[in-house]
Amino acid sequence: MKKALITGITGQDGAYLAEFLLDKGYEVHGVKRRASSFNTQRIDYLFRDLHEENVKFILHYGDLSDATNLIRIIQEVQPDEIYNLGAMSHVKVSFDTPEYVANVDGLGALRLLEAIRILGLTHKTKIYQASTSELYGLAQEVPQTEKTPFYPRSPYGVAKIYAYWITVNYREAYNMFACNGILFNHESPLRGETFVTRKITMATAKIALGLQDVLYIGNLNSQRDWGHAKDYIEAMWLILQQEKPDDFVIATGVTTKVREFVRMAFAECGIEIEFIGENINEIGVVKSCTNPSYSLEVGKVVVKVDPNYFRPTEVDLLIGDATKSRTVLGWIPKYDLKAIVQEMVESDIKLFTK
Ligand code: NDP
Ligand code: GDR
Repeated sequence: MKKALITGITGQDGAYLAEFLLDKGYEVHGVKRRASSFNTQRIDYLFRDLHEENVKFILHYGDLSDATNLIRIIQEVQPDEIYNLGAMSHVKVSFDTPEYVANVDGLGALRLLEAIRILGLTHKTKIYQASTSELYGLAQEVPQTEKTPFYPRSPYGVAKIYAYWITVNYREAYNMFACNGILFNHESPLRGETFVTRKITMATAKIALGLQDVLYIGNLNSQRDWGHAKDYIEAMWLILQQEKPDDFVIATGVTTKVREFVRMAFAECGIEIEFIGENINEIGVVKSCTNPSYSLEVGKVVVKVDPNYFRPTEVDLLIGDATKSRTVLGWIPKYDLKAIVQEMVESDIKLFTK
């Protein structure tokens, strides 16, 4: 039986990946942080009492800023595969906590690579690094491929560029099976509540149900290549099943403006939105509401721009070219954006109807 160790197991991707690997027959170990309130909601359903027999899902307390702790966990688990998904992953917040992000998102990757080396596991343990389309930042080429030069635009992107290159360096220097997945934005009903898609689907559900008045939002013009987390975690696994370690772009190849995502989310509830005005004065008003379950007046303002959500430096346009993943990994995403929006809005309507 193969053993996997996942950092960031309590996050969106960690939760989906844990379930995916358990289904494949892996013993799954995860690193969770001690917190003053519960932070395991996304994975609680996978948990079984450790006193039962045949438990294949085991959590360890730990932190990517703590090298000795990581060495001990890896020594205990002796994993065949490590998925380094742990990170302070919010781009806007990284401007407020740049040093912390450099330590966890950047040096955290180094600590894992060094742990593998110190423990003499370089020939046994494969490692996946959660790299990101934020490396491209101010895009030097459209669409972006594995060969597009990087130009990060946030402390998050800069920390992740260190993690990217140290992974490549350990592969070349020590012949390790160390790989980067350069994943473009991926979403789901498990997406953190402060990322733009989930913020929009939650607000749409609450506004439709009469529980919220207005969605305050930042830059409506930025464009993202949005996929579904379930498709993307499968790519992570495929990357570690290849004969040779390598780096891969994972993306849908379709880009959409934030404004359009807002429109699509409200449309799922039968509410048509019209945008009026420009820049910080832009608003979204109800043009029609055909769903008899929701009583929204035509002309009601439901979206307002709030400059507090703007970033000091923005990434305007991301669109990935995943040709290499398609041809080498055989990876093809199953979800399109319409299906993602539909699933997220439905899930949030259910959540707030409760
Ligand atoms: P989430 O923010 O949902 O999850 C992040 C995880 O990292 C959580 O489990 C969090 O723990 C954990 N974590 C945070 N800080 C530390 C730390 N100091 N030590 C150990 N663990 C820590 O992110 P996603 O699941 O969306 O993303 C997974 C990874 O993929 C991240 O590295 C992200 O940067 C990267 N990525 C994500 C993309 C996306 O679109 N989702 C695209 C490209 C890359 P806790 O629950 O306690 O906060
Ligand atoms: P991103 O995702 O920065 O691409 O990073 P996010 O959803 O935070 O922002 C996407 C775009 O939407 C704009 N935006 C807003 N963003 C947020 N969070 N809140 C708002 O109110 C808002 N209004 C407009 C942003 O300016 C941006 O242009 C995500 C994370 O998962 C990273 O960890 C990951 O590496 C990248 O995706 C790929």
